[in-house]
Amino acid sequence: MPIQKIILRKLKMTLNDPFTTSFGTMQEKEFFIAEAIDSGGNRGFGESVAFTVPWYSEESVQTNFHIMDDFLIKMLQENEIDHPNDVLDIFSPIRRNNMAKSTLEGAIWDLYAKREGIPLAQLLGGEKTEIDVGISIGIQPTVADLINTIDHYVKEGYKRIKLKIKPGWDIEVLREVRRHFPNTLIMADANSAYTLDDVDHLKKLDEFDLMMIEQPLAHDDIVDHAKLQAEINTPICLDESIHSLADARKAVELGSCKIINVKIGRVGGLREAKRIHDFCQEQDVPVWCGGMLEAGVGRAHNIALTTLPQFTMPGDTAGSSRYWKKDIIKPEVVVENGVIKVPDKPGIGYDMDDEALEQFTVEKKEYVF
Ligand code: OSB
Ligand code: MG
Repeated sequence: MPIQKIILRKLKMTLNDPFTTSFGTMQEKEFFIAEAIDSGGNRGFGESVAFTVPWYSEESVQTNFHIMDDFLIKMLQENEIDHPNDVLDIFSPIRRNNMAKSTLEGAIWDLYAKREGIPLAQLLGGEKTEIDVGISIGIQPTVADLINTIDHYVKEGYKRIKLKIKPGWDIEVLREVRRHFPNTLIMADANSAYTLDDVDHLKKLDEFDLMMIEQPLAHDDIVDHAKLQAEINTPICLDESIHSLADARKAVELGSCKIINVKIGRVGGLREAKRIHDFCQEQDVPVWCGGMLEAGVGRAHNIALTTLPQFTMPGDTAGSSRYWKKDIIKPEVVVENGVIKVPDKPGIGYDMDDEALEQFTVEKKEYVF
């Protein structure tokens, strides 16, 4: 693929409301958008999902820049790329740094799909024309605030509600939520806030008929999760612990989880995400697509991935307006009755709002090939 130029832009956007998880609160979001341009003027886009502070994983906005600027882009300049599947092989000498890799790989997937004139979803092998989505709700100041927030999104039609939990904001909160919403699909995400000392406490979750509990134990663990899963009925879903197909295989073999949250950035890009999907399909393990408070480019990539058949559970990809007053794509991602219509235009299927892109850009660097 004749790439002529890559542009890295650092953007800064402000979330409509602060988002609180067991590890902290976010309101300002900085992230990179990579743009790959070919000789025909086609433009492919990828979005980095690393946060400013490395509290979800070890990567941050600044480490992403270091890895892309000092290593990954040079590797792309020095190697022939016939297909986006080649990109992770080219990057293989670099350990981990999956979010940095995924940013560039994503731009190249979009560029390739646009050159072929087909939607990214179709290039990946996805067949759904619409996808079901849920919403992730951060820790709220009070239970009453939480109930109101859930009520708002249930009325908007979201198909599944995910609540963030932590010690002190869990059993009693879920009891109230379940009482108010007896028939809603509900799950909880702990972002690694518990340990095996909490087994008896976590057993109490079984009474709430949750779809799953996401990442209750350490961010780098699969062994203790297997012990916990043997003690509780609520299915465990792993997020932070899964960085590759190999991790997914080991977790499924050990019985560490019954469900996997696939995040493109966390696993190093769309090729690895698809491999995890294919493995889970063979193993009959449901998967769903997680979110990282993405702007439009990241959202569009998530939508394309979710068209694959084993994404049988609603993901976290809500509409653009859930986080942003103004997004960087046109049209914005719209959710109606809990459903997103998959765009049928080439590539990610949404146009860039170049004015918005410019408006939110705080740094920019170009790399000529
Ligand atoms: O654990 O899935 C997570 C947001 C930031 C960091 C980690 C997570 C989340 C979410 C929000 O749950 C998902 C979204 O709405 O994008
Ligand atoms: Mg999670």
